Amino acid sequence: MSSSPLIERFERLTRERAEHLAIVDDRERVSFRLLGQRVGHVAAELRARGLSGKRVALLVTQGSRWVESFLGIIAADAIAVPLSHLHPEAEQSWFVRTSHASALVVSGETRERVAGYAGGLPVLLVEELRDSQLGPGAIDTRAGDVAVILYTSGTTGKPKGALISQGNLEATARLLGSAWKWSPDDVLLHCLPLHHLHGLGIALLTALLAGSTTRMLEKFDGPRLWDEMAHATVLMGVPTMHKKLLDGFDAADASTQARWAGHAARLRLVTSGSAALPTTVGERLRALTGQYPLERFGMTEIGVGASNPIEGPRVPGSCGPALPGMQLRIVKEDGRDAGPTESGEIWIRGPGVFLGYDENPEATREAFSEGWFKSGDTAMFLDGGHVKIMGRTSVDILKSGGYKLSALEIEEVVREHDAIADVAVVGLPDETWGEVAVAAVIAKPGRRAELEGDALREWAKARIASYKVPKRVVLLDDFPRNPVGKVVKPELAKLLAARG
Ligand code: MCA
Ligand code: AMP
Repeated sequence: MSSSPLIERFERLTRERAEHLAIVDDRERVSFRLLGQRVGHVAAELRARGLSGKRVALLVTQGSRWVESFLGIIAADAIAVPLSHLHPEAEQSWFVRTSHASALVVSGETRERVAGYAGGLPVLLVEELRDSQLGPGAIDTRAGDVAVILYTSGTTGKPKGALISQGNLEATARLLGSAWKWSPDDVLLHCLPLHHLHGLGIALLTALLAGSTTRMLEKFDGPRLWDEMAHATVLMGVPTMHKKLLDGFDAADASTQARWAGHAARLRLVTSGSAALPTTVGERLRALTGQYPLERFGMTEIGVGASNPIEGPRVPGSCGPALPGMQLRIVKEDGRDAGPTESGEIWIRGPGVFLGYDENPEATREAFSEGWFKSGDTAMFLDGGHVKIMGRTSVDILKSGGYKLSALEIEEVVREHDAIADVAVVGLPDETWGEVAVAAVIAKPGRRAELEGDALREWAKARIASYKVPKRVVLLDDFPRNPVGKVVKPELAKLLAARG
């Protein structure tokens, strides 16, 4: 019997820091000891049901029960498939079927939501699993075992399942723990969605495995975050969260602003990632917190590849040099490394890099070159080796509020609408979201009215997460096309931007 480094570190904390708070949510305060006991019970119940090595989907409200479910699944050496309440039933069902999940773990409030698609799968209530009478039993996990499948949108119609190992998760947490000087005295203020690596790996697991406390909110809530900052040392967010926090600050009265500014000034560390941080937002945060936010570059498939330093200069508009422990190259189209001032694609190697895409050897093969993961991001090195990201190489990948959106995935869904003859989705710059998806639509003859107003958006929300639904739908008679009839998306984007 052996334990992966992730489980080993966690178990050690449950002994050595037993009474220290691990997770605080709106319902309870859970010490490392209690968390360890509950995780042991969840794992024992899953093992007793023969779920080791199987995929287990989880739809649980964010908080201690989510953490217990997740760690219980991986301590049972099963594979977690995190679902999100932000996805409509049709999409959740797709994730469950595509991942070949053998069971679902739910919480009291989410049980009803899976009833429509669970079929014959066992639906297990975390509140019952964690109170089990079964002893924890022996743990048998290895670093190379798949811990979690995270679905990520790409340049194909449907999202791909990234296979992330126990070792990948532990490595990202360990490298960040050391680079960002995490200590058990830290309190992470957490409000990021847990079906993505930012919230799960970069935030939650880094704090947890450093023996720190995580104050977890169920979702982003600006005023609550400002209030809770009084008790936190670290805040992690995507640029849109920071922007929304600042907008909330500006809208508050003077005494509230003075209180919130006091909270912000206490923070040891504010990080930003998942999308480019506008320097205007960064500078405003500097004025409030006394430090420019630490911007870093990450990806579902790699963890974190580059990071500004905790001490030393943070370069606004850059993601810093390679994270110690990870290797990063910028490679030109001809395969040579880019020189100073030259741009190319970011390639990454290191212990955070995932195992491959689930049931998709071709996509996995294409994603790597001689052991390097090819990110699809265009970047250049600034003086001092800091990485400046210039955008995605594919016009069909958008970043909206930190979520990666695939124009092709959205088009595929929207095209199913019976009144639509053709659709093209592009990203347009937006102050709050960074980028927003806009759909240009050609209606079938006589069917325009069915697509006007919010009709198409509402229709789409039953099929894909509302954060993927285009913020704007523009009806056109045709799209700009090249001589062979292919839509020229940069031209289309210009045309849509000009229409306002
Ligand atoms: C919500 N909406 C969005 C988004 N979020 N639309 C576009 N893009 C979004 N990101 C829509 C809702 O569906 C709703 O639509 C309307 O906007 C208002 O929603 P609301 O609930 O008020 O929004 P919010 O709660 O303020 O959410 C904003 C948010 C959220 C907190 C910034 O988007 C978020 O949690 N983003 C984080 C994403 C993330 O963690 N990415 C990490 C990927 P309607 O009104 O039509 O219903 S991992 C990664 O990138 C790597 C590893 C890395 O480097 O970190
Ligand atoms: P995801 O696939 O959701 O994990 O998103 C990963 C992508 O987010 C990367 O490939 C980048 O395009 C983008 N990204 C992450 N961090 C940053 C950053 N600091 N600046 C710009 N883009 C970023």
